[in-house]
Amino acid sequence: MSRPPLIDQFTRAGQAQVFAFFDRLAPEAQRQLLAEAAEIDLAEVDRLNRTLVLGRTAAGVNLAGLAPAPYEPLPARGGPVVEWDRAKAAGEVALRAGKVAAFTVAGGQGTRLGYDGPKGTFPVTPVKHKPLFQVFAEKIQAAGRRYGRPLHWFIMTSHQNHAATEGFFAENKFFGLDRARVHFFRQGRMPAVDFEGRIMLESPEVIALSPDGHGGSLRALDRSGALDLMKREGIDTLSYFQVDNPLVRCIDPAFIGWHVLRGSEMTSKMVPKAHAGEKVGHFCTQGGQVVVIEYSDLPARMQAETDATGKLRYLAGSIAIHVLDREFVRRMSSGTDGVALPFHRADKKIATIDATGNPVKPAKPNGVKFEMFVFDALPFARNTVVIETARADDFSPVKNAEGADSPQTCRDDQLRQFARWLKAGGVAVQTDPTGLPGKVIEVSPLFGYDEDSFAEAWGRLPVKPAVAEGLYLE
Ligand code: UD2
Repeated sequence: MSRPPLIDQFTRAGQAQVFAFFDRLAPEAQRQLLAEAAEIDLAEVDRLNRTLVLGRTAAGVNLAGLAPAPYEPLPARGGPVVEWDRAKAAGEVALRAGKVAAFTVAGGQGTRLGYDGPKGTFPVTPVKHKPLFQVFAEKIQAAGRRYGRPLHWFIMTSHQNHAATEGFFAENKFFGLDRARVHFFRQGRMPAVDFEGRIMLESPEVIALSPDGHGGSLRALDRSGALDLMKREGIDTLSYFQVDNPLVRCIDPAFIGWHVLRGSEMTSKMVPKAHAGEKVGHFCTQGGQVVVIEYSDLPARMQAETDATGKLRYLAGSIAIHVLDREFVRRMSSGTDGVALPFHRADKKIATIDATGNPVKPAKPNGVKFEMFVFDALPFARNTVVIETARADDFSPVKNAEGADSPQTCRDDQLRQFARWLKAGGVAVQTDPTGLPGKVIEVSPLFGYDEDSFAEAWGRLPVKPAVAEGLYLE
């Protein structure tokens, strides 16, 4: 075959090493390598090398002029009851009009959990051991029924887990959802570079590519045609959440309503941090804009700063739950007018090959990965709102195999929630001082997916079951 022009482009960009073994590869492997190389935007890599890699170490973020961001407190914490009620009503109107879709980012590699498979297939509920995807599917289905408009659900996958994710939904008959309303699309990939900015190879025929971060969701929504589909369907609002958090209220009318009433392009939920060093982002303001500063970027001293009353000054923790306006996503994705998510540099141990093609397993970081974070869109958004949510009702992620944010803590938080709902319904449930019930029980989202829907369903039950071990309400 004649020499593909792509090889010359890489050579001119100083990236000839990508094709160092090309002539020795079988035709199929050559085609694969060329296809991977075609995914790479050489100008973008060059820009990132100049701004983030060459002559630099992983730089700290700019903390100049940082202050805690304001937020709308919950009514229970002194927030304006009337405004919260108006927001809920406005959110319900948007839902009944079919203007809202759910959106899950599920392209992460889930390495910390040590689970082999797409994270959404990980079982989490206490009695039925439903996987994360099923919990969301049932919440979305229940919300669709409640508001008389079945919801569309967009799921962002990665190259690595796309086929397995689609297969899982097909095997499970889409958990009762209309499959025409469930849309999977892959996020983009970025090449890893060494500290001299050279694109790395994983093997002679494979480039070291990895997902471009959850911030890649904005351009992936656009490139996949999801935004156009939304437009055709009359959907203008996306309810964004992460795959690791089964407690999340995927569809929360008050949250959507705050977004709508304020004409916001991006609205986010905060929880008061559990302790100074909790591993969540911090909502701050800088230069008049709302920004999120990740836990790893805010010095411990600032994380622990308190105000006159002894309360943490940087209290507002970001739990990665947002509402996004469709056309705002399109604007962010277009990259016009200097509007674009920045990339972050992460120094990593990257499995690669040496000059002779032999595998190298590095003991310390040997290269850089580039990732975008969705919360970096906040400073570009108009009329941003941050609202408070109760941790117990919205956030208990599964991240680690053990300890904090593990399957155990998440299961216990689900049990506490079910017990609270039952207690609110007047049922005497035995719990320990943390609210954990003595019996392992489960409420299907199809029975009740928040306090209101649970109370209604419970009220309708002609015979109330006893709270016994293994009770499952569906
Ligand atoms: C994220 C936030 C943190 C806090 C926390 C709450 C960042 C950098 N930090 O921490 O501030 O809000 O969540 O749980 O975001 N994902 C993709 N593609 C990717 C990378 C990630 O889809 O390329 C998805 C992943 O599947 C998961 C979510 O994004 O649903 C979070 O990813 P993570 O585990 O990297 O984020 P984490 O826990 O460091």
